[in-house]
Amino acid sequence: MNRPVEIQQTRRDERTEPESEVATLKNAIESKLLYTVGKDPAHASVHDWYMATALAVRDRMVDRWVETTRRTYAQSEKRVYYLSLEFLIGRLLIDSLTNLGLIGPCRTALHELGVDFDAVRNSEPDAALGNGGLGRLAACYLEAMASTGIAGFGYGIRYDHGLFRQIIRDGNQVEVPEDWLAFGNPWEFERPEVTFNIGLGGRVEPKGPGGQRFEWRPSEYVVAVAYDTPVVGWEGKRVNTLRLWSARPAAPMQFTDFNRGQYQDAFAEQVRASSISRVLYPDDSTPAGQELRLKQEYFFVSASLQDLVRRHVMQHGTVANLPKSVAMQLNDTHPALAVAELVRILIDEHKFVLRTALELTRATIAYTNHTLLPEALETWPVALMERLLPRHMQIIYQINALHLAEVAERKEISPDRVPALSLIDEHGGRRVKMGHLAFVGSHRVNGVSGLHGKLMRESVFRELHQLHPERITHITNGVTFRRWLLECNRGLADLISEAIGAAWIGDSTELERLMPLRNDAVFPDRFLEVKRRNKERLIGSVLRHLGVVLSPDSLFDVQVKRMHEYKRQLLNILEAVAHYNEIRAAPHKDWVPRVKIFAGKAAASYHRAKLIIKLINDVARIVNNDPIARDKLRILFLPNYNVSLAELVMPAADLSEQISTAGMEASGTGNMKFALNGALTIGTFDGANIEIHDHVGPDNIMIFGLRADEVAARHRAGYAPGQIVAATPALAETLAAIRGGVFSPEDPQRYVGLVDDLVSNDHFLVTADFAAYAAKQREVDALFQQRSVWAGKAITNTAKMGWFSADRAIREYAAEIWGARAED
Ligand code: 26W
Repeated sequence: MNRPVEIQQTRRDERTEPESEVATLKNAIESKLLYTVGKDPAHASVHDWYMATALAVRDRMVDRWVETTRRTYAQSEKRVYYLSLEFLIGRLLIDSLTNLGLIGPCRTALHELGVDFDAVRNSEPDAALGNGGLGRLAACYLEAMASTGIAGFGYGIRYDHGLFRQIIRDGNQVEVPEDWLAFGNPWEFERPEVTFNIGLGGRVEPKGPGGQRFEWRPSEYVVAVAYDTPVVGWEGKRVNTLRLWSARPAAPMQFTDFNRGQYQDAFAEQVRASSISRVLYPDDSTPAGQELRLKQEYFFVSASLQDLVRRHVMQHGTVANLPKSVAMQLNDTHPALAVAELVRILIDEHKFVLRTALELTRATIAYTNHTLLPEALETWPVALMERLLPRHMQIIYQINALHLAEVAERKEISPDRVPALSLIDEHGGRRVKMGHLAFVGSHRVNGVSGLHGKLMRESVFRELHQLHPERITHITNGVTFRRWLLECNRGLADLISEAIGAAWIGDSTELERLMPLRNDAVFPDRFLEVKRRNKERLIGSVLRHLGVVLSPDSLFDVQVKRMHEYKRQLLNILEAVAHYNEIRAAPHKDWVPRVKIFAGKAAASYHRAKLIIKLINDVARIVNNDPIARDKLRILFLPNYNVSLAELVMPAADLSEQISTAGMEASGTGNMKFALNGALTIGTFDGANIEIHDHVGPDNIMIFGLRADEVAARHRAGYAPGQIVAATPALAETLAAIRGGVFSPEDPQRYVGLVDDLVSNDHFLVTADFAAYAAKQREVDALFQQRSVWAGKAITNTAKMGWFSADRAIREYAAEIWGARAED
């Protein structure tokens, strides 16, 4: 193949004529199809075309990738390593094409080849290597680092199976294994030469004279193999790297067993080793607590640290200056072992003393906390740690001793605070508190919204904050506007660019220039027209997949996110039932037609969340089949929520449901994506909703319910949900209907436990917020009927969302945490 010529031609020259761009791309795709996929165009499937297209596009990134790497070395740029057990990247074709400026040429090239571009883009599987917000944030930040000119690297695990596929059968969630690699992954480069041995188990032995030094002798090894995916930034400025590790056995098989005919035994070890990167833990907010999870965490931390230390020493000759050239960000506590591992490397392999090793570690590492839910805070049993990572456990004890000695010196800290400050939880079985380890090993600990930062200081890290008052900071999350507006809502993006120019794509604050257009003679209508087309696109998909007919005149009310009690999908569906009752009681009233859309996965073992999915589907079945109500209220549960579904649903939403119990949603990022796409938020004063409120102003967001401090006060005072229910007839009627089996006639007992728990317990204050929420929904109806008023508010949401860009967030991380320089 004409490889050198291709490299020449594929360099993205600003002066390249679009026609030649099309021709080049067309040739490249054809030749990939023939020589790499090995298919004759006459017999190629859509997927074959997708592979050929992706491979051709990947080639375009490679020379820029090489150039970026050279620049990083030559200019000694500070490298930022984002360690995350999850990267929820979704599809990459459109993302890459957009940032390379090749959407148009690629569409034309495929068209000229007789291939439908949209069919090709839709045949890409979603890379679902994450559960929810934390994983998607990591993906947005990778793109934003490449777009703001930061030498960013993602480190994670190349799971064979990402988050399970959700099927809804008879209204129940059924989990099916996901197989994103089944037909190959065109974006990645396997690096069989980049491998590291990862030790596990074994013993720690004293080494050398004096008994001061130790050596870890692991009892087994697993090999980590690197797979690199290029991450291209806006306008192809930079191409960074996402390096994911795959586990391989240290030896292909045991020949002794094989020769004895014990075939299973011969491969047992291999199966065990590769199981480390087999599957993503599907638990959001409950620590998995299993040994395999701890192995995953250590596996990717160890591989990443060996890799980055090796790179640093190669370039700088010593690790003594590590923090000058390297910053590491821990995405939650999942990579918190990095603290112990780096200290271990510095002491055992580079002969530093503990104090210096910890100082270097702390200057290098920073940690982001993503949740305050007590049940989600990771801890590992000391006994398990001692068995799997004996040297690390020893080091954690030493770090703890140093840390507690510092506590003892501080006279203002009362000794009875020591248990709260210790890295070891002594209640019940002894456990290592990973949040504390991450805190003590980091120079900055950040929350993901203003409220979250404040609550961190007051709750989980109260004592540690008192000890290190400068350490906790907060950087409100952001989302990449390339994916979450430009790519997923082409209609709106084009309209915006036509109105204010395209500079907003690189500088999101430009969106503010839309504000005067709220009063323009035509812009608001065109804005609403785009929304309508997005709704029609979703309606088409719902019709094809679920056979349900919807009207674009209805208000599209959307709650899509992981299923969790604190996110209160239950509040939403209860209000829907109450509204249904209202409609039935006065069918001829002028109701604003509404489509309520839900989607989200529940952890397989989270029974209550799965029961709520069932309830939504049960209510949907009755409401949607009721001739009195069906034109006024529709309820849908869309199966298998993932990044691609989000890209379809969010641009079509009129109303965004962000209704968590105040104080419980660390930030939320879906809230930003909806608002950016011109949806109004109905929400509590929680997480980043508060900041969205501050940006769009109180008239352009529908806030209701208890505030975080009021929630805390209710809990303290002792809370009686039964009394609230009794005093709220609409709620009482709703709960009675659900409890009595109106929505589950085939199993009338189904929701007895759910309702009884709500009336007696209601930990998430659903009943306390119900009346305020229901009233707010009717206010929403009234607003929606005033077309131009609604349009003004929707435009304001898009216009004021500039601050919530991931570029802004990354610049803040760079300046306040990493000491790295972003481009202006
Ligand atoms: C150890 C198991 C585990 C797994 C996931 C514990 C905790 C989690 C997190 C709760 C996962 C998560 O996605 N958190 C979300 O992070 C987003 C990005 O910062 C925030 O916007 C969401 O509010 C937060 O719930």
